[in-house]
Amino acid sequence: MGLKKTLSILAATTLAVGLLAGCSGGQKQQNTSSGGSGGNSGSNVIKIATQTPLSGGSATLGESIKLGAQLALEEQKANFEKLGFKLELVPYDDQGDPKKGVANAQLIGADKQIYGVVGHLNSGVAIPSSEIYEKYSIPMVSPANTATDVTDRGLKTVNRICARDDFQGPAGAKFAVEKLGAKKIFIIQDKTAYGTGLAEAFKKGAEELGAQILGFEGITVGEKDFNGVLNQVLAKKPDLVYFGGLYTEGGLLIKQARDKGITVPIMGGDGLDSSTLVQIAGDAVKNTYMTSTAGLATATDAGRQFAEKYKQKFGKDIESYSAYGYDSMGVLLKGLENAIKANGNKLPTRQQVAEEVRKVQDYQGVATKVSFDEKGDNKYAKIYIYKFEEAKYPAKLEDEVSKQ
Ligand code: ABU
Repeated sequence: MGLKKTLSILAATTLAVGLLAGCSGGQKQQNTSSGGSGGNSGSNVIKIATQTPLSGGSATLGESIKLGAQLALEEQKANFEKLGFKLELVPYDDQGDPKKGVANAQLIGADKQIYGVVGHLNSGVAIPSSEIYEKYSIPMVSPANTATDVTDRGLKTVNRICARDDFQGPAGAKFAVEKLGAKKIFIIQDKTAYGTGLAEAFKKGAEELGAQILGFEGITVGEKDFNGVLNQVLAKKPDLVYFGGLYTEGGLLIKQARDKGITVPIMGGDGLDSSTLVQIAGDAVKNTYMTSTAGLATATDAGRQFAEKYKQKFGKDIESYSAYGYDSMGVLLKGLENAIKANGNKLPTRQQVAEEVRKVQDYQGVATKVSFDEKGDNKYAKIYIYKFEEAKYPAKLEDEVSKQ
């Protein structure tokens, strides 16, 4: 085969791969001229991407982040027009899949008009995708990623407004041991960066408080039959079952546990915090406890107003992370605005935007106040504890835990 023919096959393959990766989430193919931290000279368009699961098992929460972010961006359009810039949202569907997240991150990096990312939902997707954002100096603000490695890698572009699992796990353990009196605990986790990390943090916290861990078993994301692991639970007779994972598997696990006569409290983390949990588990959700990084949005005037606006615009009730998507976009746009102003009202570089995002202090959002520390963690992040008393989302908090 001649060199000319080889090159033309390579070019056609590259184009096809790019189009496939870019279009499956419904987003348009972006300007893919070579990326880097340079500006988007000659254009006044500034795009912000979201990357969350918009399809697949985690789509309820993924969509809620995107919609919250969309609302915040639309509210800020007029403000940026006064500065001379046109804001646009570009939603990407990471499908909860690390490979898809990384492929989308490459497209985001290559689009010189994109200056920031709100995302992801899944820590296991955020971790490899953010390596690409760092390469292109694109700031990421996460509304939901709680795994410690998200910020522990020391990346300058990576920030989150929610709490970490080494705070969430021990907070749940303290509640389980001291408030619920759990002494013998069986732990199940979904073998993801999030589920395993949270379960390990819970285990450490529970053991330090004197609880005995009777089992630490893994399930697989996408699995639907949990009889095997639940038979082990039955045999060990724990006084609490802990689950590290998301609501799709969590809902089925809870339902099947109750069907087997396992009546002890079941506890999980913020991965359960979705209306879909109740849809899947139904009545079986009673006596389930959940730690969450999201507070009860409707507990404040600002939260209630946000919920009304969201319902009016999208025809849907808010989810736990809707307001966190909104606040993540708010923080990102605050950093962008500061970077534009610091640059004499001219288009800044991505690196300048990333630096200004990290510098944001005491930003008052709807869901949380935000100040980033040197790693990109939010100093104001809290853990909230809920109990499902009936087959609907809890209307009150059991506890609220702040950092010491
Ligand atoms: N923190 C809940 C969403 C799952 C994750 O962090 O992977």
